[in-house]
Amino acid sequence: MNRSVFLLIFISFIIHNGCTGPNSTETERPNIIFVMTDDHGYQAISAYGSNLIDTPNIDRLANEGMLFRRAYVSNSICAPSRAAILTGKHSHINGHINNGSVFDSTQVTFPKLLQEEGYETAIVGKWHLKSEPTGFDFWKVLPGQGHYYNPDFRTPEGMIQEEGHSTELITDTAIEYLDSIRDREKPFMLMYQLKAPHRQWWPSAEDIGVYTDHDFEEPESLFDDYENRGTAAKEAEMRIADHMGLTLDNKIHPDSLAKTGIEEFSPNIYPRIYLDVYSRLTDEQKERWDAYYGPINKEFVENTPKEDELTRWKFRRYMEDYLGVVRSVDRNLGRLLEYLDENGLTDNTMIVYTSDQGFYLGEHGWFDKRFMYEESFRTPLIIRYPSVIQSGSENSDLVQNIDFAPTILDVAGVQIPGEIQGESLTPLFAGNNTEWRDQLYYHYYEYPAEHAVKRHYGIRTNRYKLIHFYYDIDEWELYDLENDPQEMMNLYNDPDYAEIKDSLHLELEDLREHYRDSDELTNQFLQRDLAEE
Ligand code: SGN
Ligand code: CA
Repeated sequence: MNRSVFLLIFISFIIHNGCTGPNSTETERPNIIFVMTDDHGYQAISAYGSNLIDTPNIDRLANEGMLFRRAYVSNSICAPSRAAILTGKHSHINGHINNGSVFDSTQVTFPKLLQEEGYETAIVGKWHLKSEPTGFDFWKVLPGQGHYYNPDFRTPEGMIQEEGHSTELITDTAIEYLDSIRDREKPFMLMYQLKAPHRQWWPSAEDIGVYTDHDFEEPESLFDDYENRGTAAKEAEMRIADHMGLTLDNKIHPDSLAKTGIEEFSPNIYPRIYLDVYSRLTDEQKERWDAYYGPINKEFVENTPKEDELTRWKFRRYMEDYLGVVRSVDRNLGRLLEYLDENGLTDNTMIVYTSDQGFYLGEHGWFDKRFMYEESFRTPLIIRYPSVIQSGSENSDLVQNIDFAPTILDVAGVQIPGEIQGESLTPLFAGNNTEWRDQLYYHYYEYPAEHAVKRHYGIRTNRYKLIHFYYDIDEWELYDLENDPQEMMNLYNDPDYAEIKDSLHLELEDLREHYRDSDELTNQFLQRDLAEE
């Protein structure tokens, strides 16, 4: 909604209700709940047609709101995505280019602007930006990545530890905040940000084993050999077959693994992290864990799968745990939605459901994210806003996480600063054909680093994608998403695509200029990273 539409609704409300006191008008400014999970691929949401899992509560948001089919991030990794969301700016402008960066909290962010305009603001759950949260009246966040079981929380009063599963605990805090902590005289903006379903996928007691023996459909490219692609895909260390940890990720005890003679991808790190995480569990939690994973270990030692069968086994184990963790995300979102229903908050609250990026669930043989290829570049996005968005609507425009800040400000009737690079999505809420961007810009920087995904930037148009991998290589890739939605064939050197390639190069240059990215800036970030090493 643009400001004038907002004002019209606002004025008509006052006329119809005959009330002009500051409190009665204040309470009618919409509340906002920004729900963000971590690494939740759209492939694991039934509203997006998942054949892996049912997510009735996320689907409820889609049934009562708008599902965005082409929502993307600007840099597919956690902290940079969070910084882009808070500032409405690409990484090269907000300076938060990789997970190693510390967020410059003196920057203008949408929670700060809302707070200045009389909103009550809060954040619970994953933060991951290192510096202390600013612009929030209430905050209780996980330090760093945080833990699934019995996590610590950073608060203004210091660190506290709580017993239980992080998804349940963060939801408890969100509900407690809504129920008894917030200032009820003001509209609120709550960022409810779960750790789940981030690696290493530790399901809660209630969700352990729920997906055992499910017949998971394998992605067609589970055994991708990266033929017809460049060096980056071949060299990335995120293959289920080779880089997923049998201990760390698949929950095989290091002693069990030793009996099989199989070498762990990272023998000095993975078993140790697995045992460290396990040691956080209470005796009761360990008992539940062992009751399920013990027999899996036994079977693995007795009938150790080999080669492709081992990859299939790892994929199934991965899905069982990942989906178990998603299940509790959905259940806990349901608790929050129920709280809103029971407390008359549903109608006047806009809810955004998204993830900090997408994730590979076996496509190209991978887990993790980072690449500008669709599964990790795309992210789920569902917005429910009952008074404005028609139930069950859908949108297929190219939207991006830098659009969230201006959208939220717009809905709250707060002026959007000119320096914000994203666009308010409110014109799309009406469902008409609106003039909208037809290109997206992307830039990923975290290399050399875990998973070895090379630095790259690129453009995505409605049909094509052009990517430049740089740093220790200089390679271009071009995909025709209409003919090759799975991005299996790099057409960069295909003569039939020469014209398209040339025009994409020009479009990319314009886009970089538009968003003010440049080789100089890239070099500055490279120098900065080298200096920090
Ligand atoms: C951890 C994970 C990685 C993951 C990064 C970043 N390793 O380092 O697999 O890519 O987080 O994730 S683990 O051994 O600790 O599980 S992000 O979502 O926070 O960017
Ligand atoms: Ca993430």
